Parts: sequence; C-alpha cells; structure tokens
Amino acid sequence: MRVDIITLFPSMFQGPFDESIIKRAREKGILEINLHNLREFTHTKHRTVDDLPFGGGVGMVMKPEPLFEAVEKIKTQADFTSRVLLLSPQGIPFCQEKAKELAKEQALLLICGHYEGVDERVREYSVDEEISLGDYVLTGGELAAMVIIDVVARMLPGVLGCEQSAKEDSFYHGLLDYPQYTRPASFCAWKVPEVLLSGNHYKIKLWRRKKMLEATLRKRPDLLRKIKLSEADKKLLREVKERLADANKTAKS
Ligand code: 9D3
Repeated sequence: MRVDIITLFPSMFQGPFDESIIKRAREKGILEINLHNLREFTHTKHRTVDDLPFGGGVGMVMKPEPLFEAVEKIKTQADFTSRVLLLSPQGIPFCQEKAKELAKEQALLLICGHYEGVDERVREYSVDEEISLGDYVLTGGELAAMVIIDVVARMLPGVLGCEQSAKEDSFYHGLLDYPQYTRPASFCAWKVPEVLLSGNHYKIKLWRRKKMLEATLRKRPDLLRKIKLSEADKKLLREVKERLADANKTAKS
C-alpha cells in the first residue's frame, strides 16, 4: 500500500513510523510512506499556508491553493488512484470496520489539518472522506494520521505473523481481551489463576471466553449489545451475571 501524507510538520512522523511493526512493514515493501511538507507547495515569499477567516472569528484557516496543488501533484505520482482522507474533528469517527475498508485500497492520501480548519472548498472538491479520531480536541491531524496508518498497516497481508492475524478472526471479534499472565506463577504471593497451569485446554478456552464476556459486560456493555452471541456464550454470560449478583448480595449483607 502506498500512503502519502500532507502535513506542515513532517518530522512529527519520524518516531512512530521508524520503529517496530511499521518499520518492518516498510522494509518488507508492504507499506510505502511518503511525507509531503505543505509549505513546499507554496509560491509566495513568506510561504503562507493559512489566512484569516472570511466573516471574522478566531484563529486561522488553511488556504486552498497549496492543498489543491499538493493533492493534484501527489495523485500524478501514484500508480493507483489515491483515496483522499481529511483528518478533522468534523469527520466520521474512525473504527476497526473503517480500517478494514481502507486496508483494501492500493493508495491513501491523508491531509493533516491544522489551525481552525481547512478552506471548505478543499473538503468539497479534493477530499473523498473526512475522518475524526473521536470526540476530543487534538492540536492537529498528525496524530490522527499516525493512528489510522498504524491500525490499517497491521491489517495488510504479511505485516503480522499469521498466528497473530488469526486472532483477529471471529472468535475474538467485538469483545475485550481476556487477562494474560506470564512467568513467574507466583509473584509477591500473587498467583496466576490455577486453570491456566492445569494444561486442560478445553477448560482454559472456556475460562478465557468467560473472562472476555465478563470484562466486556463490566466495562463495555455497549459492545455486548452489538454482537451476536452463541448459545454457549449466552450460558457463560448468565454464569458471569449470576456470580456478579451473588457478589453484590454478599457485599450488602
Ligand atoms: C472542534 C474544535 N474546533 C472548535 C472551533 C477548533 C479546532 C481545534 C483543533 C479545529 C481543529 C483542531 C485540530 N484537530 C484536528 O485536526 C483533528 C482531530 C481532533 O481534534 N479530534 C479528533 N480527531 C481529529 S482528526 C484531526
């Protein structure tokens, strides 16, 4: 996959894209990341990229000309049609499903907004899709772009080991993870749950599934309502709920 990023701060991307899984994906040639400094697409003496908002108001707005020029130039460089994404608080919230969809593209072009936003004509005529990370305010689109590329990259074939990617399959889908333990089996007298040391793989599988359902019920009940549970899951969930209800009764008496 080819990813182009238009930003005023290309050096912000150095750390995250030069380590670990993303670094390896780039070395393997699965992922190509090209950073473009928006200022290089200006032709004025002061290389201005922003200006005052028409109609008044606080802050600055990113001018349309450099952004249009950057998008057009990059599109001619790419071998495939790039899907153009604008990162902005006005976008549709990013999620795993969206990442899955983006991972199918051959080229993405991400525009990182800054200041109060970009001229509306960029959104209208250059952008295919506007994406937000969620309902909180960032200083700019750069961190959002890094998150999106990180999520999409690990879905590309060959980026993760096959045993890790298998985990993404239906069994794990839509629930929080179960608790993980490693050696030592006893640490400061805190013990690893007995079942994990038992060697009984069927029991371990059931215990883990139950813990996933329990964590999701406690912390993200909204996720439980979204997924379709099997009969076996429903039985485990009933057991979790009964245990929680019992614990409540004990606490009250
Ligand atoms: C909603 C805040 N705006 C009020 C008028 C001003 C504003 C603040 C910060 C506009 C843009 C920004 C910079 N943020 C992003 O570029 C951004 C972002 C975000 O702030 N939250 C979640 N996702 C994203 S993606 C890009």
